[in-house]
Amino acid sequence: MIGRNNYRKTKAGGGWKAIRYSLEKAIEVGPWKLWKKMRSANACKTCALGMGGLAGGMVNEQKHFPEVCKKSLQAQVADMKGSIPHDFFEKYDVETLLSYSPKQLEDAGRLSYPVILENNAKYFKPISFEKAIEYISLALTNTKADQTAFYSSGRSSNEAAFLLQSFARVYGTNNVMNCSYYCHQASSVALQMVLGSGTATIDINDLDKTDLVLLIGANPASNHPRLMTKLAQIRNRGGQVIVVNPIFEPALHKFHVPSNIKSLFFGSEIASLYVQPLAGGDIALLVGVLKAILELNKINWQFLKEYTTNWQSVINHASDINWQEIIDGSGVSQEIIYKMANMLLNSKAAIFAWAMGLTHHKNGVDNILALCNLALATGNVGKPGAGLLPIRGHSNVQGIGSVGFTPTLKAGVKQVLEMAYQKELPSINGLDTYAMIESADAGNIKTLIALGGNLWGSNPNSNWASSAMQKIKTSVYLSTKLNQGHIHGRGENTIILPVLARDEEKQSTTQESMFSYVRLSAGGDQNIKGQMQSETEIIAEIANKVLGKSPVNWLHLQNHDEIRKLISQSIPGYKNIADIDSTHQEFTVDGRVFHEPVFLTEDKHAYMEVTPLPVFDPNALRLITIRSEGQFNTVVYEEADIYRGIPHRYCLLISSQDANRFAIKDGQRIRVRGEAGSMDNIEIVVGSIRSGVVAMFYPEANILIKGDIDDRSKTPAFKNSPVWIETY
Ligand SMILES: Nc1nc2c(c(=O)[nH]1)N[C@H]1C(S)=C(S)[C@@H](COP(=O)(O)OP(=O)(O)OC[C@H]3O[C@@H](n4cnc5c(=O)[nH]c(N)nc54)[C@H](O)[C@@H]3O)O[C@H]1N2
Ligand SMILES: Nc1nc2c(c(=O)[nH]1)N[C@H]1C(S)=C(S)[C@@H](COP(=O)(O)OP(=O)(O)OC[C@H]3O[C@@H](n4cnc5c(=O)[nH]c(N)nc54)[C@H](O)[C@@H]3O)O[C@H]1N2
Ligand SMILES: [Mo]
Repeated sequence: MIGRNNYRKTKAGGGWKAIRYSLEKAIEVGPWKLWKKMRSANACKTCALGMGGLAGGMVNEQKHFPEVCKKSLQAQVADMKGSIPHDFFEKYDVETLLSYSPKQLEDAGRLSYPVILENNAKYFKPISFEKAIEYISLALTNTKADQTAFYSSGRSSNEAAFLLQSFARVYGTNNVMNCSYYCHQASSVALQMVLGSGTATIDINDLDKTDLVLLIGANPASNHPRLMTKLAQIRNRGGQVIVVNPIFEPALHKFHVPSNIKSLFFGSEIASLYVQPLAGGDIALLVGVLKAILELNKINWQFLKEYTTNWQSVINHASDINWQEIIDGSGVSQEIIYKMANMLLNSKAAIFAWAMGLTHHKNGVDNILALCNLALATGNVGKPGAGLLPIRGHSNVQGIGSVGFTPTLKAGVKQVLEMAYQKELPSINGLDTYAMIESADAGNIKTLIALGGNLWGSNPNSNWASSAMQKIKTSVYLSTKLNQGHIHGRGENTIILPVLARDEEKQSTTQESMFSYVRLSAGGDQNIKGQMQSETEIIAEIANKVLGKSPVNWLHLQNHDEIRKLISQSIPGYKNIADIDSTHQEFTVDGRVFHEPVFLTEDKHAYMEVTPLPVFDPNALRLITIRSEGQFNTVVYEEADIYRGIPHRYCLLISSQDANRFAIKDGQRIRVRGEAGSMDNIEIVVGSIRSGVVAMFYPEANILIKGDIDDRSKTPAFKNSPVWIETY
């Protein structure tokens, strides 16, 4: 056991620690076995930065080798360690499993046999696949289509997601939602408004051409570690990185890139300028930078006039607003704002990159619009080396959305699918993710089919999410590992079906990266023994049982080539997927990357919109819920966060100014009260976070948060939620 004091010092990221961790992991499952799997031709399972595929594992989109990070090893090893013991569910009843932590459930092993919990029984029991499919089909047959919901996380394949959304629609519902509503939906909505296209405007090569990255509301050191190599390279060639983050993330200051000897020993500088705004202060800050550029008379007027619309109102807003409002709203001084403006003006080609620090807000869409306004006013969209980069989460979250696992289908897709399936598809609006939980709470969802993920754990207001989800009559989870969602988010009847991970699939599958690059995963041998089935096999069997062979022959669609033909015909930009298994041509989705300032809006201009400054409760602390260095979303691998010096998951990171203000000390235990609930016995960690803002780990802190919903993206405010501290 490592003593608490060992964590008191925050660390630069990466380096020997990452290497040692990797070696330890290799020993857990056998180094050769792990190496073979890591090098197999499959897309990496972690973030959407994307690596692996046809060129083999540990290769990025530029065919560079070796590309590896601690996280990819973590995810791979987790899928290779043994299965859940055969008597696990006999030994532990639901009551006991409810008390298990995310890590305990993750460590229980791989799901390798189907289980069922019937009529709120005390125990899950094994069930055969055949019986389980029959049970699910019966539940679907007996449920009205609009009382059924289909959820997908971002780990599954394009093929599985396309097949499941197709089944849902032919069955009769648009209640098809994915984890992106809790993730980057604000980015997709804003980018769609601005550009007529909801994804990154750049490809990976642009990162080699840029001379400035504005990294705002993202912690790639832990969540997209291979982006750190790119950031270090930008600094090495004389470029700049501006970090905007209320937490001083030590690993964004200095990072030891493990694959570079010099960097490994001495570390690489990452941030040239580190700005710590208030949580939720980004709009004020970004409007402030625009105002400074206006005052410096350096707006790129020619770009605005030629390539954008509504720029005048955005400029007027920046011009009219007074500096005090900007300084108070952002918590950043005018001097620093001017510094940011000058750095941006000195750059020839800048990239604006962001993640959950901007999207997880009541005004998430406005956050992104404000960033887009700044990028456009400096002429940094639509040219090589410059543009907008939402740093996406799951390895295939972008693909899941592209292939239509969304409540609304893109223009034209519905018509093509209606032709292909010879069936009129539903036209009433489907539910988004949060609306679906609300609907479950109102007793209106009878059957839920979840393709991976942890829907319960990803929700704000955990106690409410439990009671809402427990009102569902039949919940079905297709999963690789056990998680709290299976237990707390159980229905009256719950079935958990074990599935193959992508490196174990019997047929090839495809995934899309955050640069819109579609790669082919070859599949491979099972990592562990067990009854796991392919996701598409299960979906097709359920569809066949519920809807029969006509008008759609679902069993025929178990063949991934057949699914890919349909994707190719119906999904914009995906034409090349049809023969990918034989052509071996991975590709970038057409129409996504903008190297010219000609956009996909009706008038081909980028649209700009005024972003009002939000107002917050001045008396509350602003809680941001974040990921630690040792977790992947609701999956916890390590209890401590070594980069931030946080010893375990039940801590509150607070600034020394606020600790003094509340007369609390490092190590003291307190109660944290939020709008939805409170947590006792939380340990204070005094650290480098700006005053007024506190941080805790997700998913545990979801108990506290009500999660106000952004009107446009339907995303809950997981960051900047009001909390109060109570001492005992
Ligand atoms: N290892 C690992 N990798 C992952 C994941 C994981 O859990 N583990 N999750 C994947 C997924 S699904 C996603 S979406 C991404 C998430 O990747 P990130 O978005 O990087 O993750 P978070 O920890 O949610 O928060 C990001 C950062 O935003 C900052 N922040 C919080 N509030 C604000 C604010 O108001 N303004 C600004 N400017 N900054 C703010 C936080 O201090 C934190 O550093 O990572 C993906 N990759
Ligand atoms: N408070 C707070 N809440 C948040 C966030 C936050 O920052 N703060 N972040 C939000 C974000 S960005 C996201 S993306 C969501 C995450 O929401 P989800 O994507 O729903 O959750 P995960 O924790 O990634 O899901 C993990 C589970 O996926 C399953 N799984 C893994 N691989 C596979 C596979 O190949 N196939 C199948 N079928 N199953 C698989 C395993 O059972 C594993 O336990 O949470 C959101 N919730
Ligand atoms: Mo995410």
